[in-house]
Amino acid sequence: MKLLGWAVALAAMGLTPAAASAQAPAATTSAAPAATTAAPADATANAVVPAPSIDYAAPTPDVGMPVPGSKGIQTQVTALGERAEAFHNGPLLWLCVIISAFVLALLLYTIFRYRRGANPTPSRTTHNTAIEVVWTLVPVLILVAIAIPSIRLIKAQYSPPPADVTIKVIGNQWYWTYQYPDNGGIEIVSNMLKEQKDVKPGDRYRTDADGPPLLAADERMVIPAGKVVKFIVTSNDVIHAFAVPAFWTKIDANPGRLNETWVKVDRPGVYFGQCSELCGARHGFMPIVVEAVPEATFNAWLASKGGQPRAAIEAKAKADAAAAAAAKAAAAAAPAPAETNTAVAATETPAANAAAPATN
Ligand SMILES: [Cu+2]
Repeated sequence: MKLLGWAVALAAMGLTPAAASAQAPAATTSAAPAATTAAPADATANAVVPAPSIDYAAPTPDVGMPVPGSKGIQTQVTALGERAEAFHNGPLLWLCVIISAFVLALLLYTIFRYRRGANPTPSRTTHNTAIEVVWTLVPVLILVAIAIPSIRLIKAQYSPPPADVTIKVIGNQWYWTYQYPDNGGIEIVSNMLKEQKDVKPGDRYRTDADGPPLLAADERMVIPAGKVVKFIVTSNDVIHAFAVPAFWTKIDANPGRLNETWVKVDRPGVYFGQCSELCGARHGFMPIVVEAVPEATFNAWLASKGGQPRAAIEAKAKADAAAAAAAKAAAAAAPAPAETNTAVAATETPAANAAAPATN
């Protein structure tokens, strides 16, 4: 059964890259108009001209998405996810197996040993202090043994280290928006890609380079690999949930509230998730697509969306502040130009007032 699964996965791996390379130009051309439409607004604001969009990667068939016929947890790509998976597949699963087997064995033994045929006069025992202490204490100890590593894991999941990138994730009925407040405030609107048969001729539809059916989106959230990415999660309307199984991430998106979680994805790739809170008619059609890329590619992607790396923005703000301080110091040293400015302003105002009745 497992061999068959591997065979299917290998076959899929062999097929998809070819399909992906065939589809790649379609993906880049469709992304390009978005970049050009963003240009005028930014060109006037801070003179950042968006660069051409990056080539989005094709997903790896067995990573970051559900695989038909597979069992268990998706391959984890964060250290925390690996830790949680190891905890689940190791101690927790074994404990379940051992407890279930023990209880079943006890039940079978009791049924056999104390059946009416072999035991015509039943015992009238009602209490046994030693056994009662044991069957209370042992489950308590087991629960404590589970609780300690569980709470440690939860603490690690919800106490983010200093973030390299912060992304505000907003759930909407029924799509996601991703804002990058520290990277020039750019916003990505991400909608599910429909199948070819469901769109008008000429409209963009899902290809294998975008991802599996119902999981592919027109715009991906792009994050730098190997960096701490903090998600601030909220909603515009009803409760949604931001969930990416390969990151071991699932957190509610509540209207009017901010939830926080974080990931550090070491392995570049494309990872798929879905809204995981029943949020209305199209709840099943608001997928999440996250692409982790090397930092240079991330910076190129930011530029293509009209954004900038945080370090560049901070450096520019510092330079602007220094220039402003220098200008202020220069103005303080020579007060004369300030007086002429106010004189010009005063002479201009009556002229403007005089012009107004003339047009009447
Ligand atoms: Cu939702």
